[in-house]
Amino acid sequence: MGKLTSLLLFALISSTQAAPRIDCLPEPNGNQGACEARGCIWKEDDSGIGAPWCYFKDGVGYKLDSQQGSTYNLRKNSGPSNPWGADSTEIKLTTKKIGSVLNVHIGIDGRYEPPVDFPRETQPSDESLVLSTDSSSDVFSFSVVRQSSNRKLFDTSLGGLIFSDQFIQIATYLPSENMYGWGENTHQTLRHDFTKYLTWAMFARDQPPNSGNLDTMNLYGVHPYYMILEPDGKAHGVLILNSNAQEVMTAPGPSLIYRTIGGNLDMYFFPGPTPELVTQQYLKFIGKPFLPAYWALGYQLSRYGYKGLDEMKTRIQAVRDAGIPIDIVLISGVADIDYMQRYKDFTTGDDWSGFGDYVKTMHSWGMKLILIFDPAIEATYDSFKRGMAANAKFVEWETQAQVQTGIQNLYPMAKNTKIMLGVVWPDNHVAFPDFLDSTNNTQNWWISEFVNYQSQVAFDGIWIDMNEPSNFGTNQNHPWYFDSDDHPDDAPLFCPTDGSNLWEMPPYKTRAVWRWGDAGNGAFLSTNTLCLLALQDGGKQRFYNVKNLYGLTEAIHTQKALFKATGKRGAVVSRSTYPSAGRYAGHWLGDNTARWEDLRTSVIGAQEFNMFGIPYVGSDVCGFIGTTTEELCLRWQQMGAFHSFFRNHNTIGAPAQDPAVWPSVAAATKQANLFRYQYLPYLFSLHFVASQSGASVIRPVFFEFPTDAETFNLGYQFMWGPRMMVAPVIYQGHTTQNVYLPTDTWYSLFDYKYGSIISPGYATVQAPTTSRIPVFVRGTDKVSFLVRPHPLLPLPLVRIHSNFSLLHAQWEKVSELCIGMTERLLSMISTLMTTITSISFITRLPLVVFSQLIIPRRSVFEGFLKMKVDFQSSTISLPTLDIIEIFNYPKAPNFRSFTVNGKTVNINVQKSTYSGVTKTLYISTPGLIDLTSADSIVIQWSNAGSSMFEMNVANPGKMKALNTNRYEELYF
Ligand code: MIG
Repeated sequence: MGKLTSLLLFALISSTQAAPRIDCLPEPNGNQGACEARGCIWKEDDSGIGAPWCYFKDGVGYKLDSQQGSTYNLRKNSGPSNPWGADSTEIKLTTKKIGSVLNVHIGIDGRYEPPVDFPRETQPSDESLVLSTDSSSDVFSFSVVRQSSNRKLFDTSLGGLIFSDQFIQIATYLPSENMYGWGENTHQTLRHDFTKYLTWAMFARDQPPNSGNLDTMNLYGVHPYYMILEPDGKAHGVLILNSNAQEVMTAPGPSLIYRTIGGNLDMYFFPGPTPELVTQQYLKFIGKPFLPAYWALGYQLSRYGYKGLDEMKTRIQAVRDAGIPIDIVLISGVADIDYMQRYKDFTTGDDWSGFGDYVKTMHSWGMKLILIFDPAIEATYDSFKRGMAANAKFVEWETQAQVQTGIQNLYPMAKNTKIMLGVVWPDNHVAFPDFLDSTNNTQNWWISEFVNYQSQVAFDGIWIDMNEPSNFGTNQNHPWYFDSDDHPDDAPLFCPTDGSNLWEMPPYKTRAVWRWGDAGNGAFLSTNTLCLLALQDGGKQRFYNVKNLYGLTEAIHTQKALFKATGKRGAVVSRSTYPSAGRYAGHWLGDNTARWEDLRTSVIGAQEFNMFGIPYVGSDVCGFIGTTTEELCLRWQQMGAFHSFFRNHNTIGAPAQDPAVWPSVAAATKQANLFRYQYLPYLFSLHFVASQSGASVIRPVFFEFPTDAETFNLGYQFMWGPRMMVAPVIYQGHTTQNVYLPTDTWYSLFDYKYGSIISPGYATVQAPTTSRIPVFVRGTDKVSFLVRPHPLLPLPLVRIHSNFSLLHAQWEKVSELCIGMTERLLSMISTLMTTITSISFITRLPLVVFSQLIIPRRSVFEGFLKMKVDFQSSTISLPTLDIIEIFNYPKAPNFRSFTVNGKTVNINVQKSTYSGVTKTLYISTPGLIDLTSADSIVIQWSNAGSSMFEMNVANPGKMKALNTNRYEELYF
């Protein structure tokens, strides 16, 4: 490197490492006068990194007053005071260990804390985090230190701690720029960018993502959680359990500045040390994800704007006719609000008569149905009436005087109530159920509405939308729906935004407002939602505090409703989420646009939601808003086939985009879906493991390779668990794909060099639209693909076995669950319960589901693996194992030499192949192995001119294909 270059580099580095500025004027239209009036420094900065021009002087913070054990009493120091309300003079920092998790709580007792019910289950770690404090100066600071490396993971010596009633701030240095998470936002890269100042807003909002350019606005959910990969490859996670409107600023340093406008700072540090362990620790703490029904991993066809049932039938038929694998019975139809009568929940529209019968037909094909429900209930009809009669609660005004009587008086049932009426899709005003109602009345009514409706239209899954909650036209004289043919001009909701009410107009409004301007431009916290002063739970909760929990609490009760209505596990997906929402629901990434940029950001979004504990996630395939193109839709179908939640969805008015529209997209979808279904047992196993241990399902590549720097920002590739790597094609016109394969043994699982080893490093592989997208399977020291925790058992079985008591408990708890299983499965489970001491039955379980297997490593042949086969269930007939596929097999076998348990078998030599080039061996013979024929099965053969090889098929490796006749075993 030349001297000049290194000098330049040094200059660059040192400029980005200058002490970060802590913004003193984040409001729009700041100027020097306003800044200096706040006692802050005004200094323009044109370096292009977005540094605040108005920033705090040094010394902002608290000093240590006294310490009692792990409680530090802090007192406002003599440094600058904050411009957004009186500083609290005394605050308290308390710290405690919850298993391996370190909790640091800063605030004042008795202030609002989010009413969330985390299990706080902990997972041991080899690593220990400790708190260290520095009270030598007027600015008290603390750090969280990883003991093993002595690294400061969080270091507040930067100053900037502010605590006032409606403005709280904490600033910290970070140990690395490799930060991931925070949400819900649209991230253009998986890793955050510390070369500039960026403020990410977090406040649940009905807000479609903008993937076209960097946009830090807040979307539907709130996830105050991040993970950092430290310089030595160790990882930690941090949750700030706060549910108020909030934001985080990432800044050079690297540093971050977190601000919230209520509650306390309740921080949890998860020690890892691997990214996957961090995730497991976090998910155990907030609650492990629910296990979707097997069918919910199928392909979903959806759109908004069906004219009636006939149109939905036509499109479903078109997809069936195009040969999209609907016959595998894993496609769900999804009906949007069109099916309702004038958008009222729990009603069926006139053009949808016969819906109930059609669902029966769908079921007879093996299809499932997911229906949308919005939270808001029109104040006119039976559902509302039943709610009122049941004493269900709705979000309310604080006082009678605040009620907009002009609206209230229109509705006899709401007339003398304080219910805050708003406007959503229905023709008349709506009330918002209070899912925090601690009397259970709301929840019981909500559940019974679903049970009722399910008896008319037998849906299998529930989609909950608009639950930020979204309200149309708040504070607007001329809301958009005044110009809509499909919506009457209902009087909009007006909140007191004159400044008289501090819930509505707090001194600090966060970027959730300022992204859109300020009060002068009609930008308020209540924009698109209800008034912040509203109350819930009989006055115990303020909407200002709990708004971000609306989607979560709706999901909690809706999952119960689904269990009750269907008796099965099914699946719920929710638009708004908050930590722990994954226990109850999945998520789709919202109203994206049919653009390549949106395809790309959804690859990142799905990885983030796995970190957030919501692995049942995916995007609107082919794009929601706008008109998609054949190529984009094709590539999106191919990519979406690797997301757990896999739904083609389209907005009203946009041209049809189901795969049957274009032969090329139909063909690619068929191919992609078949691949998915073939490997669905693996995906399901990953979900199963996630539900038991909190693991991620889809995970960033760095999770598996945390010391390989090439993976740290590799957002467009992702893993299925530990074993599969997916590198989707996400750029227009590309027919090859650049992939990065970390050092390991990788086998191609797609068209290009199928079955061969692909050398690690960067590679360009063929990926025309007619091929599957690049996907690789990782070989390891373990014998096979699914065998992980125990080399003798396929992964799902090991988990079922080792966690059986947990699984049992879960089934007990959701007793409805069993009702929906096939008879066959029920009997299997009862057998499992009574013969739990016998591992043999368990080892047989997957064989019921699969009929082929792949063994990617040769090593399996080099030892004698003995396993007892002891099949006990009389009610299950096992299919024969017909195909064995082996990767990296060194030599051509002698197909005439095969024996099973010493008996010669005739291998079908027409169907069986060996390639010396790709080193793949494919043995295919109908009825090759009857798994019930013996306690122990050994298959042997010799290679052309060589000694015998031996393997035991009762110890299968990766099972490859789903036997289509047998899907039902896991299909509940
Ligand atoms: O204001 O139900 O995100 O998936 O199709 C739009 C109609 C309301 C937003 C959802 C979208 C759904 C649409 N909904």
